[in-house]
Amino acid sequence: MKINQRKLNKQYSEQGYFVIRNYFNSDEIAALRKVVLTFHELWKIDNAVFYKEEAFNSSLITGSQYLSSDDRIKLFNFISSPKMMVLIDTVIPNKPAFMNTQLFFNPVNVKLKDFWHRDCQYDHDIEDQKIAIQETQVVHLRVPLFDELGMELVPGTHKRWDNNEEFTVRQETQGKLSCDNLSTGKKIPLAAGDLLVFSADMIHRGLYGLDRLALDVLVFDPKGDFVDYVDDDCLPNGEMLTALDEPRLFHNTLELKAQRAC
Ligand SMILES: O=C(O)CCC(=O)C(=O)O
Repeated sequence: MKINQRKLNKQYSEQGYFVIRNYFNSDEIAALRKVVLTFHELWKIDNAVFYKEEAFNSSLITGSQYLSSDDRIKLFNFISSPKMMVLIDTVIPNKPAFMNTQLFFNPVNVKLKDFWHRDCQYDHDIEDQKIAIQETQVVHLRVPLFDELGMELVPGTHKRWDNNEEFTVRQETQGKLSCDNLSTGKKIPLAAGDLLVFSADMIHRGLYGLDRLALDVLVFDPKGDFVDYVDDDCLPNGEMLTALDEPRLFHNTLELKAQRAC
């Protein structure tokens, strides 16, 4: 598939997201699903109470706790494959760095509702959120492993602050709930094989339903100070780095970590 980087970069820059349909073939998705399901089944056993009561995602999928070295190498090779790198380079042209992975599923607890947020709201107060959306860049690449209802996004909010409706819902003020509908929301249904790239700091929510199991790869622009968010155990070790087809994304993170240590 021919990727028009200029067009996608423009779309990302204006809207905060783009989606590519049928980007991965069924063999690629089947191979990824196998590794991710190995993680997920073991994670669920280890986190049984959390899973039953409040979870809607897990993280650190590339870590050593649940996956063998072989499976981790498969996952690292997927994350840094030419198909992923061409899109990562499209949105972060200068030394993009790997941050983490997350796995999104349907909560077992039916009381949990899909909720609007910006990722930066969990680290910053309101004034700093306004700065974060102007200055930093964390990007999610969502790879659905099964057909799902997808994501609902508010286009353009990666660069602009909330309007009154968005703010009261996201912050749950004036009697609003973060699961209320937003008139500015745009639903993006996703099928296995599609890829959605979106800004972590735009207003968004995952839509619960169907058999959703989506792998999100998080990458960041090294201009932002995010290296402390990276768990060492989720990076390939020296031996794995030499076994990877294209380790540039991980080398960039390791370089930032080395600079931080100086
Ligand atoms: O899919 C979800 O439940 C939420 C997704 C999300 O918030 C994210 O990817 O940052």
